[in-house]
Amino acid sequence: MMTDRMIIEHYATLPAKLDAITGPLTLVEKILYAHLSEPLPADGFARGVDYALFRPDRVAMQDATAQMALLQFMNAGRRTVAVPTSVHCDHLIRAENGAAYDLKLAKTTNGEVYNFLADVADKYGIDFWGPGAGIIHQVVLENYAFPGGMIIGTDSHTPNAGGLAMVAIGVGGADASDVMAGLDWELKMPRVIGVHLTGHLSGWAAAKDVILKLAGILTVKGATNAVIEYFGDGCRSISATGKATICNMGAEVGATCSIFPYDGKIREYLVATGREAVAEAADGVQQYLEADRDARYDQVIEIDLSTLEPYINGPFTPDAACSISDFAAVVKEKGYPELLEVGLIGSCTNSSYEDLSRSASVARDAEKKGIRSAAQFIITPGSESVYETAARDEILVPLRAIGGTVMANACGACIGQWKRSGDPKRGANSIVTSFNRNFVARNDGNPLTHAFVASPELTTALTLAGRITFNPLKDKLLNDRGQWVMLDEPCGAELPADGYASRGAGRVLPSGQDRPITIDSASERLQLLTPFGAWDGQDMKGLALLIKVSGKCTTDHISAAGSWLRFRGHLANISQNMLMAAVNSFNGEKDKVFNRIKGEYDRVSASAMVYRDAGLGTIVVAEENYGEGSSREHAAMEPRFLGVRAVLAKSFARIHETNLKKQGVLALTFCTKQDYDLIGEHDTLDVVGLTSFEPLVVVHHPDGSSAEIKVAHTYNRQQIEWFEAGSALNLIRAKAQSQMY
Ligand code: MIC
Ligand code: SF4
Repeated sequence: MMTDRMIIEHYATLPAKLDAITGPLTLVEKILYAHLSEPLPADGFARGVDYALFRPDRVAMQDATAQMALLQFMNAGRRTVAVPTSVHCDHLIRAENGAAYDLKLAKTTNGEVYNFLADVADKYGIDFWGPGAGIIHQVVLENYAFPGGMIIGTDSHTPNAGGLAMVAIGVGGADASDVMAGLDWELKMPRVIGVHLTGHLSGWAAAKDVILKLAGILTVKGATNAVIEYFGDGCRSISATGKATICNMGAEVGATCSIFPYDGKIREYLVATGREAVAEAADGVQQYLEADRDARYDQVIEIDLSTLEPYINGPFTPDAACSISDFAAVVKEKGYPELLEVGLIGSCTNSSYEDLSRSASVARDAEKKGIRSAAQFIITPGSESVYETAARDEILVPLRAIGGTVMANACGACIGQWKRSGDPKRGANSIVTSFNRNFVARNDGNPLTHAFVASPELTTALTLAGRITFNPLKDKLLNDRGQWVMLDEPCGAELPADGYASRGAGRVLPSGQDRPITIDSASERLQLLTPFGAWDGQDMKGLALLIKVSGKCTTDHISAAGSWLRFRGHLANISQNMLMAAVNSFNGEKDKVFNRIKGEYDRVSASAMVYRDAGLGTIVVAEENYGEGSSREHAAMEPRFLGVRAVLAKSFARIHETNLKKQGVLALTFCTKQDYDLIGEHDTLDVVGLTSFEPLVVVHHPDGSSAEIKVAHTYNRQQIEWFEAGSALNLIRAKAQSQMY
């Protein structure tokens, strides 16, 4: 498996791979070029246009996506994984009563899934991080990430590792399963957005505020098919974990990944996490771990850290950015609930030692001044290593003293595994989190909860105040002695002065021993996959319109998380949540679509099943950035399983578009976006031109008239083969059988 020695050997190959390339390069180009599976073509690659094949160094998977990825991998016919891989049990743990209780409960309720993952990991040579070991991205940062490396992960926040100068990309499970099977991995050469950082952070401003501000500038789809590359003196003032926070949330603007150049802060972090040899070797190849001086960016955004204000983004979308000085007025103007009910810090975005220590400084100051938290306060450390270190250094003491509850080192409330106390049917209310996403109903399942995203230190301050309009830069709080007091600016340690208290807690190394993997056929959590059928070689005629979605449709709308997470390894069961939260454009309602066979309205999944069982294909029509958010391929497998043949959208989010292609669902976009309006509730659609793969959509209206809709696609030759085979996996299996690894 990938050891320090292999990383050092990789560094030794960089001059030979990169010196011959003429012209200045960005950092991301250097890393991508060093991982090409074939030599760089003489005229290079056109950004945003050409596809290229890569050999990533690693694969990481979290439990909610690993189940489907591994079920697919088991069908690929390999004895062990071809590249170092890890599985992390983090998503299935509830945040309810505190770490000890929640962890115990998780082990009982998810025992079957954990055992399956552990057995598969052991057999195929995969590192296994059990429940409680930590959140995938924090654990990867502490243990596996290295400057100049390339990792893919079955989670959209995999780019977190960009904080250590690594190209780290979120993918669907089918991509992971390909790479584990030894296949090259394909990606469209990204555009490169340069973010020039000057000055340095101070006071209440935190690394998080860089990305919160940027999210406002770029919006949720502004960086689609682009990498965000940070450069400039300002980078050197941000800790490695702060850099990771910034890269993590690049997912919220659609970026393929985000990356910082290798510098002294990254070096310090590598040393602190026991990887001094890697740091020393990286020092020797510094010029390959940063951009060339005159590297060409497709767009440059300037951010002066010295004048950066804290930001609060939300509700309902992470790009609704607002500086703290404007926020109170916006809250009043828009009528957001001012009372803050719960503040939550943690998640893969903001759960480092530094985050906890800065929040603890705010809590300590408050405690000293006689202020207790006015709202409920929840803390989730990112990993067992961070937790044990924070416990040893008494960082958790002040957080608990102001009323905080420490939950397990897991995703918990961030992914809707939050058993929120009080009335589940509560009305409009506000919460503030240090997480990255705040889509509707994401945290507690309640669509009326207004979730705002901020830095952990600001979240702590707002929680103390119990009001989202509180501005700690200028407002005072009333203490238990009846005095009005200001909170001091946060201060904290980037790294533990006495080193991390532990490393690798919760990791199980694989034995690689061959063994049968059994799945109980009565299981409601796990189900072996039956391959999807191949394309019949015919145009798709007479497709029924399953749903025409109006407005935002994230993967949370297509395949909800929360309580549905328990079915992530069971395709038939999870498919019942399909498009449950998407809004039907004809009646403005959720999960209520017209079924023409039954002649009545029905749930989306139930309706799809009726069409499928009657042998009638269906189509989904949608608006912009369809499938934004998560990497969960269930959002593509469910439609495929329920007979959806094509999705026609105004635009797609990158990972989801690939997921659809991999699962054999045709992903098409409108050439003219207004044509969306041509499609009526009772229309039938044909997709023709498929034999030459030049699709055209014909809409037939109930009055007998019809209209042609020009559509575009981004399939390349290989992806067309996936479509023809019925799925990418079908193709891999055929290849594996012919080559017998
Ligand atoms: C998320 O933050 O939405 C998740 C849950 O981590 C997802 C993965 C999943 O759906 O399992 C992601 O971001 O990819
Ligand atoms: Fe887990 Fe939330 Fe991070 Fe997704 S965003 S990996 S759910 S902590």
